[in-house]
Amino acid sequence: MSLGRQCSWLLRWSWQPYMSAVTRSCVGHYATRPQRGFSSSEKLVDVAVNEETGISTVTLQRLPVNSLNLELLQELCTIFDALEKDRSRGMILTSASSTVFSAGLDILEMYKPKPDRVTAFWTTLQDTWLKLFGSSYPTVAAINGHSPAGGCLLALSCEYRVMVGPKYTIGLNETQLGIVAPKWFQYSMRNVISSRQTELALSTGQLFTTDEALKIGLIDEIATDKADAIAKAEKFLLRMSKISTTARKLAKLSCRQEPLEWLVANRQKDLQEFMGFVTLPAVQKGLDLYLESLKKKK
Ligand code: CO8
Repeated sequence: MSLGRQCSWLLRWSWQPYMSAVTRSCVGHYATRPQRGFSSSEKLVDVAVNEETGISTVTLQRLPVNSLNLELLQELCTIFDALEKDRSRGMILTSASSTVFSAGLDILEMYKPKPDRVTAFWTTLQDTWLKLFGSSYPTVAAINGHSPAGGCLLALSCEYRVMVGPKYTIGLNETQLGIVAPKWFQYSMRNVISSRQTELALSTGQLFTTDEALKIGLIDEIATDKADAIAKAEKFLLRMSKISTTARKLAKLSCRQEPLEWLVANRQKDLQEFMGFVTLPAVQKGLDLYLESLKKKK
């Protein structure tokens, strides 16, 4: 089926700060309330629900690279809450960019940080991960571009990953920036690939090509383009829909219980460690150089 035809089946809504905007009708389809006072230029995330399957496609659209700043993370949290509340049949996370899924955390949030803002930023990132990694509904990342660091974290938090090949890369590359991926980033990777591969990947900060990522199980399938990635993601979710919802949900959450409980119990400690680390002069210098190197590419 062409993407154009599929789009006509989609009931689109743009996130707005009212969770009640998403309501489920008696036949199990989503409906929206009219949106008021929300200009399209402000949207960082788009949500579209396929009326027939109940699958939601959540599209990051903070272009050019979907770097995760406070506002984008806040939108994601609200959307994940709404999907949870509405007992979503499944979510596909993807990007509006044709080359980047997400460039990871917005480095500008960590560079010369203001205490209040950077505290809100990190706690919202923790919330985003807890909601996505711990979602009751099934999730797939349709990775249609580069996915370093925090972009990889989002993809790893989903249950299934389909990535467009062959020219993009994915991985937790923090050590290449002189940063250590926090424990829950590590847990997310270890939940997907072996402990041995996780240690190697994290200590070198390797970014994997799609072929390499498939070989070690970091992604589950390769797609030829975004439409193919979405089609494969839908196929996975339709397979999931045939399994008892309660059994599927309990199995998933039971497998993920330890990392989830770890972060809930250690949120404050994790925040303090991040704040201590990010304010170190050596780390600030490293971020400065990294931002410069990104600009010099041009
Ligand atoms: N944050 C902020 N700005 C960014 C980021 C980012 N992560 N990535 C790119 N940008 C900016 C660039 O500086 C550039 O800005 P400008 O137009 O003003 O010059 C613009 O976005 C476009 O970037 P590119 O020209 O590089 O775009 P390309 O399409 O050529 O490349 C890439 C896209 C491959 C994604 C490339 O931009 C890239 O490699 N980005 C950096 C990715 C990265 O290393 N991210 C790591 C972020 S840190 C993180 O997620 C986890 C941190 C955990 C902290 C733990 C502390 C304890």
